[in-house]
Amino acid sequence: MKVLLADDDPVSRIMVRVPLLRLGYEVREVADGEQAWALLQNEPFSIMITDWLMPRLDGPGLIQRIRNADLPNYLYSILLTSKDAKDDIIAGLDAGADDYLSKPLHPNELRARISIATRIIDLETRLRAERDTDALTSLRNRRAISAAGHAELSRAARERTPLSVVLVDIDHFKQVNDRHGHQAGDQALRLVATTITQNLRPYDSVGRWGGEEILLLLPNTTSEHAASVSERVRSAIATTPLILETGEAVPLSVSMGLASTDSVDLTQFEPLLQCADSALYYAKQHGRDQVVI
Ligand code: GH3
Ligand code: MG
Ligand code: MG
Ligand code: MG
Repeated sequence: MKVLLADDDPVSRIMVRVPLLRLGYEVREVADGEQAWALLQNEPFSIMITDWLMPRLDGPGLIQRIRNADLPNYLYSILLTSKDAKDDIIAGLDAGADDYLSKPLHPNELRARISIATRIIDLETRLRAERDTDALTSLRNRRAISAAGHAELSRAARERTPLSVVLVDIDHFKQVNDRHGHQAGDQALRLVATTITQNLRPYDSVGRWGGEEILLLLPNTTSEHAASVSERVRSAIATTPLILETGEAVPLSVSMGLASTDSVDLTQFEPLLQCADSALYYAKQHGRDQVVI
C-alpha cells in the first residue's frame, strides 16, 4: 500500500517514514499541500498522512480539496498535528480527515492508526471489486466494462492509438438451455468466458454486456490485428465443447462483431459499440460462428 506523507518539517517526516517503511508501506514524501495535490493527480494513493501547518496549502485545506474533488479511489486521510485542543481536532475532522495523530508521535500509536486505515482500505477495495464483477462469470459486469470502454477510448484519442471493440454472442444459446437445462447453460457461459480470457492479453478487458453477450476491449489494436485475435477466440470456443456430467459433449460457437477506431472515425463509445453490434447482426444473418468487421 502506498502512503503519501505531507509535512514541511524533514525531521517530522523521518519520524513517520521510518516506522512506515519498517511496516512494509511504500512512502512518498512532499513538503506542502500543493505538492501533495499535484502528486495525487498523477499517482493513486490509499493513505495520506498530512501535517496541519504547512506553507501554501495546509492539511485541512488539502483534505477539503480532496473531498470535494471526488478522486477515483478513496483516500484515507490522517491529520498529523501538534494542535490538540478539542476545537482544532473537531475542525480537522470536519474538514474531512478520517483520523488524527498528535505530535510528538508515538510509534505504536502510528502503527495502530495505520492498521485502522488498512482495514478500511481493504474493505473498500473488496466492495469495489464486488461492485465491478459479474457473479456468474467473474468477468467485469456491464457497469465496469462500460466505464473501461469510455476510459480506453479517451486514452486511445490522447495517445493516438487504435482501440478495437468486439461484441461476442453465443450462438443458439437458448437451445443449450432448452436441451440441457439452465445449469448447463450457466456452465457454458462460464466456459466461454474462460476460453475468451485465456486467449487475450492481460491488458485487454472482458466484460459481460448482457445475458450471453460478452464485450471485449482491445487497446492499441488495429482492426486487422483485432480480426486475427477474434478469429483465434472464435476458433478456441468452437473447439472447446462443454462436457456435461453425463460425459456428453455440447458443442459451442459464437458470432463476433468488430469495430475499430482506425476503420470508423468515432470518438464516442456508444456509436463504436453500435458499429460492433451491426457487424454482430450481420454475422448472425450469415451463418453464425464467424467474425465480421
Ligand atoms: P442467436 O444465435 O441468434 O444468438 O440465438 P440465441 O438462442 O443465443 O439468442 P436469444 O437471444 O434468443 O437467446 C439468448 C438466451 O440466453 C435466452 C436466455 O434464456 C439465455 N440466457 C441469458 N442469460 C443467461 C444466463 O445467465 N444463464 C443461462 N443459463 N441462460 C441465459
Ligand atoms: Mg508544519
Ligand atoms: Mg443475444
Ligand atoms: Mg445468442
